[in-house]
Amino acid sequence: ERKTKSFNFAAYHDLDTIYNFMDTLVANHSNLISKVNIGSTYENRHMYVLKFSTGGEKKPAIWIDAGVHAREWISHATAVWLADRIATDFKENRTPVPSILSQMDIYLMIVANPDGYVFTHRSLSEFYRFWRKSRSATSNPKCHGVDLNRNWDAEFGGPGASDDPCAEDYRGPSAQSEIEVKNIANFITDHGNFKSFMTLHSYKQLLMYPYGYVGTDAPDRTELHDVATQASKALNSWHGTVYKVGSIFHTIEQASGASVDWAYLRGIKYSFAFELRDTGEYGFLLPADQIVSTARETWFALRYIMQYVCDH
Ligand code: ING
Ligand code: ZN
Repeated sequence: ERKTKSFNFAAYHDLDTIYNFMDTLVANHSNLISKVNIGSTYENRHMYVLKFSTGGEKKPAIWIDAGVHAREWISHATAVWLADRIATDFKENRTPVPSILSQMDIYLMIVANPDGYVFTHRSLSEFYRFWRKSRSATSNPKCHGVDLNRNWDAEFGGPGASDDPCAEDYRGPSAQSEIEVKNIANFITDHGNFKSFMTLHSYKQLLMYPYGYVGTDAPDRTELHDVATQASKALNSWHGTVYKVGSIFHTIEQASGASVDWAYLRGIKYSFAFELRDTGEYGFLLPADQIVSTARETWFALRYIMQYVCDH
């Protein structure tokens, strides 16, 4: 018998282990969770989204993804823990999960870039472990991969992304040229009723909102800033971890073709990007003994935002 109780949340796992975890979780919570195959990757791997729903057609919904960038392992590990937490809180009737799920569905994508993630597990050497992009062929036979957070149809090609296939922030030949981005964008567009879009990255401890492509304020900037501030306070209340809040442009740097800008420009108001732990001591090599505390504090912020979205 397969059990998630024996699953080690305080360890980083490879793609197969995460996919097996998802199957086990779905099997153990089949009244709540289903697995949606939204398409295949460049290297022909499945892309899965966990749908948490108490029923109803196309209810308003919340999107959460992780693992867009392959080397940001804390994002995948956090999403695994979150999936289990949402399932457990629903089963045990712990607030506010049942009330959130009575109003909205939650879609959670744990591994948004499966090809890249598999690549980071091939070797501990930096070239593999620190891979960021997808693994598609480019116009330069020596350089693979597109930055999946620069390939969206949101001021694609503007400043804040590279046209060099060898660059870490290579935007790709055209907007949504990458099958991984296309699959997610199509899924969200076809669904048509997402109220919130959240994406988990690492590292820097930031909670950001649009825009990334330009420095002018988003129309909802005041509200988004307030929600992000409250969410970061909720996060901080758990272990004292300090997050900075602001627009992507003013908090990190200008970035065009980013998913949160795409979501926001298409009317998904509550669009946020997280940069999880740490601030640089370990960076992408965050020790596994920080996974559970990182996930738990992140959950406090996500929970605040979900509740807020339900109430507005
Ligand atoms: N940082 C993000 C990146 O894609 C970001 C920052 C988030 C930019 C959201 C635009 C939108 O570069 C990391 N570490 O990936
Ligand atoms: Zn990232």
